[in-house]
Amino acid sequence: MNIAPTNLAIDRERLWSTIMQTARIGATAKGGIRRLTLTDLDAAVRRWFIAACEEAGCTVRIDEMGNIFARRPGRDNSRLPIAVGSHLDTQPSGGKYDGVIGVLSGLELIRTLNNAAYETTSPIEIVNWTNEEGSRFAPAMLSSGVYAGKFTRDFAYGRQDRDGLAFGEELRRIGFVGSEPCGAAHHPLAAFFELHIEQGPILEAEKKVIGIVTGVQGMRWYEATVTGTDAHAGSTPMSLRADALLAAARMIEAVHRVATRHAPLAVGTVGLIEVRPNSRNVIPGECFFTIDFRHPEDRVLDEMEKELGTALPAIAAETSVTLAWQRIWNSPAVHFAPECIGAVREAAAARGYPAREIVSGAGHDSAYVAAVAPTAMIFVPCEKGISHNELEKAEPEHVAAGADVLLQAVLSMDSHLAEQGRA
Ligand code: HGY
Ligand code: MN
Ligand code: MN
Repeated sequence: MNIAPTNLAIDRERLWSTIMQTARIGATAKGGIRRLTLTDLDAAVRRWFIAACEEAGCTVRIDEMGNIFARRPGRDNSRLPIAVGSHLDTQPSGGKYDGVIGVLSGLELIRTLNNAAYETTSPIEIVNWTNEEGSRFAPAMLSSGVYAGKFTRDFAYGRQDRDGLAFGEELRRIGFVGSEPCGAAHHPLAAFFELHIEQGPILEAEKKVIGIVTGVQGMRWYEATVTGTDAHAGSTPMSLRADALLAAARMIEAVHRVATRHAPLAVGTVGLIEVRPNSRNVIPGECFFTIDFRHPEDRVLDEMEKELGTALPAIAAETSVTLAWQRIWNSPAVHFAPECIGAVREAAAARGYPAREIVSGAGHDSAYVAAVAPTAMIFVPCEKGISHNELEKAEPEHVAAGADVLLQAVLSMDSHLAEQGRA
C-alpha cells in the first residue's frame, strides 16, 4: 500500500495537553487515574469526550453497550468508516496513558484534518469502547466483545461487580445506554487502528519508537472459591483446621508454578483475592480468587489449564477444603490483518521512526474488533514497561510519533480503499 503523500502532522502540544486535561478526571495523588468503568468519573470523561468531538464537527452515536462512535464525514459517506480508538476506563490504580492515548490520538487526528481542511474519501470514526479493562466487570474487552459477537448483550448486562451491581444497571445509571444496537452488523467498519502503550519493556529496551503490532496473545481468566470452616484461631488445633486461606495460598503457588513451567512466554497472575470473614482471629472459612493465564499459543494454554486442573483439586484434598473453580473467559490468540499491519509498517518507515514487529502481551479491544474488521495496532514505549500502575509514564515525543503513524496509516488506508473503489 503506498503512503498517502501528506505533509500533515499532528499537533503534539495539543495532543499532550488534551491527555493531561482528561487525566484530571479521576486523578490520583500519585499521578495516576482511578476511573473505573461505569462510575461517575467514567461518565464525566465520556461527556468531556463527546463535547470535544462535537466541537470538532463530529456527529456522535452511542450503542446499547455505551460504545461511543464519533464520526467525521468524508467525501463519500456511503462508504464504511475507517475507525480509530481504544478505551477511557482505567484500572483502580491505573496510569494516564493506557487506553487514553488511543482515544485522544483519534481526536487529534480529526483536529489535524480539520485544521488542514483535508477531506478523506471515507468517513473517519473515533471509538471509545466500554469496559475494556474488565477490572470492575469481568471479562475484559466486554463491549468490543459484544460488538464482535463474542458475548451477547444480555450476558454483558448481567455481569456483576464484587459489590453485586450489574453492568446493565450501572450503564443505565450513568445515562449511557445508547439507542443503537451493538454489533458489527449494525455498525460495520472498513478498518480499525488502535494506538496504545506497549505496557511491556521490549520497545524501550530496543530503543524502538513504534511497535508494529501483529496480534494479541491468548488469554484465559478463571475464578476459584475455596470453602473450609470458620473456626476460632486460638482454640482450634492445627490438625483439625479446614483453612480456606492456607489452601488458596498453596493454589496460588501452583498457579505460579504452572506459568513458570511454560515461561518465558507464559504468564500467570492471581490479582484479586477475598477472604471471609477476614477477621484476624478467625480461621478463614472461605476464599475467592482469580487466575489470569496468557500465552501466544492456545495449545499451551490448554496444557496449562490441564496442569491446573490436576494441581488445584489435589491441594483441596490435602487441606480438607472444597474447591469450586471455572473458566470465565477465553480469548484465543489473534492475528491482525496484513493490509493494516502493512499500513502501520509503511507509515512508521515513511516517518523514519525506529520500529519493530511485536505481539501484544496485553489484551485490547482490537483483539475482538479484528474478528469483524481489518485491524492493527500501533505501540509506543512506556517507561520500564510499567503499566496498570499510577507511575505509568510515556514520553510526549513517543506519543506524538504514535499519533503521527496513526494519522498516516489511516490516510493511506483511505487512499487505498478509494483506489480499490471498495468499502
Ligand atoms: O487485561 C488486559 O490485558 C487489558 O489491560 N484489559
Ligand atoms: Mn488498555
Ligand atoms: Mn489496561
